Amino acid sequence: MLDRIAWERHFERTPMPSANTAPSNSTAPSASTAPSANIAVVGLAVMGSNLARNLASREGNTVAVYNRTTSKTDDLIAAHPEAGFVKAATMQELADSLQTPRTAIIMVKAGRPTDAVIDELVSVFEPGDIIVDGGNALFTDTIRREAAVRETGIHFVGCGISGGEEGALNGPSLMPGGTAESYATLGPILTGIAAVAEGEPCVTHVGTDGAGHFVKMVHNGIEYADMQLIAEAYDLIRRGTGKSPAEIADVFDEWNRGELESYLIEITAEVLRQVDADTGQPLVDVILDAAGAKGTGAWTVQTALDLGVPVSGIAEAVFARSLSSRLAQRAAATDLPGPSDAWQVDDADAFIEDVRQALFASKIVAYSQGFDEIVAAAVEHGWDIQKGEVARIWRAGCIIRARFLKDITKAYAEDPDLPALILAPYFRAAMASTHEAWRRVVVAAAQAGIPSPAFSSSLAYYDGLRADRLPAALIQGQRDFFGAHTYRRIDREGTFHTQWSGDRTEIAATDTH
Ligand code: NBP
Repeated sequence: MLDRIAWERHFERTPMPSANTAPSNSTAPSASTAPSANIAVVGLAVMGSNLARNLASREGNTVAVYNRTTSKTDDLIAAHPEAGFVKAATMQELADSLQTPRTAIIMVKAGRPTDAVIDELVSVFEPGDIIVDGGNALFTDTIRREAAVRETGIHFVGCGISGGEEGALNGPSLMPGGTAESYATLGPILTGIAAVAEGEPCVTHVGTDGAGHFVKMVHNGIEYADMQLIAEAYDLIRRGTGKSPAEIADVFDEWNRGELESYLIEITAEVLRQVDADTGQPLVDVILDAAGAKGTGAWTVQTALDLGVPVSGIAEAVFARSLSSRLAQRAAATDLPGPSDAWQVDDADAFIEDVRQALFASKIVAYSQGFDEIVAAAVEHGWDIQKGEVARIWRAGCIIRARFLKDITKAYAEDPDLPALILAPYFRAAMASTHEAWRRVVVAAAQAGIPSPAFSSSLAYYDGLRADRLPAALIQGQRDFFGAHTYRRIDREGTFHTQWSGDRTEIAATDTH
């Protein structure tokens, strides 16, 4: 929780303003020297340090730096004299060092540490100043924080940042939320440090309050699905063709020259080619097969459940990591019956091409589901999110950067109200050319006893989406039978109930359950 006492102190110092209050120029608290910095970074671990260096490298920026443990601030300044950092040993010094409106980007651990830092900044900042949270906050926390900070007249911007430490240093994909007014100040600074794709900076004002962190969360959900799909493709090729990891790296290199071109395919080849120095084995064979997770994939799925949006590919990817990590249970289950391990495809090249197509089709499903979640949340929270812009800012700097994001931007430019991304002409055509191979791969995997949860659930989603009729009609009948939950009919308006425990005649009904 934000610290109410600190806030009350703040209110004592400052009149109650609105978020539209003009920035104050002359009441900066006890500046010992003239404010020289135009931007500050609070939190100097790997992400904050690199972002501060990126900011400092852009003309026009003077960057003030602050870290709770001051020795880390000193270390950063000593290691990078070229950056011209302004040292702040306290939050007050930080505020004093900044020109108004002050802008500070928080890069600390999400959750309570972020709340603590916001409280401190609120106590030294003034109306019109801007606090940016660049951490991986849950978007509902950002909505709460934005509403609370707005009460003080200070702007609060939740900004999704993707690209890891390398992106933070050389150009991340940036997904800021917050008010349009705060973006007028912040936008040019973010534009200067963002990754660039074909001349365009990978940043846009995503929407108000938590929209930026929401979109970053879905980005990570898609990332989970993409990684799981690639892992399934690798596993099927290895077990179906007997190729070595290094040989499969060559396959991924080849794929990276076509429609699958992406950062994740590129790094997959590098990981597969890596040899363990100790054992001489492929590194992938000595890494424990238990995948970790930091929670943003789970948030994407939990939020989708709340919104009623099927993100089955992303969910399977999250669950696949959970299953992989249940080591004791897996060890106890290895003798469960299944097909023999002696599976080998007849035509390795043909199978690899089928897997490539299955990967492309499943990947389209993952993105389509992710954009469905964005659309649903935009309606729920009143965000005006431009889907094509979201795809555009993911084209460089971030982990899911990929060639086909350009096709997504194009699809939404042609029809901003697409009922689903997969229904755009380009993606329909992709499905037409890939779905038969996709089915062959899912069948082969099931028959060989090789888990392919993301491939197979994406295919099931696809077939569910395109079905004329679903067995949901039977489920409605069952629900009406045991709970009088009622159903609608295909041939007339209204809500109906069959009197199952009586004479089984149908009556018009109102669902009260
Ligand atoms: P960490 O998430 O490891 O956080 C370490 C920083 O938080 C240090 O500066 C630490 O200060 C500070 N901190 C903590 Br912990 N508690 C604090 C408190 N109560 N008050 C003030 N400062 C506090 O750093 P990171 O890996 O650089 O990530 C920063 C943010 O960026 C996180 O929210 C992360 O989720 C997000 N992010 C990370 C990546 C990535 O690839 N790593 C990518 C995108 C976003 P100290 O030095 O005094 O302990």
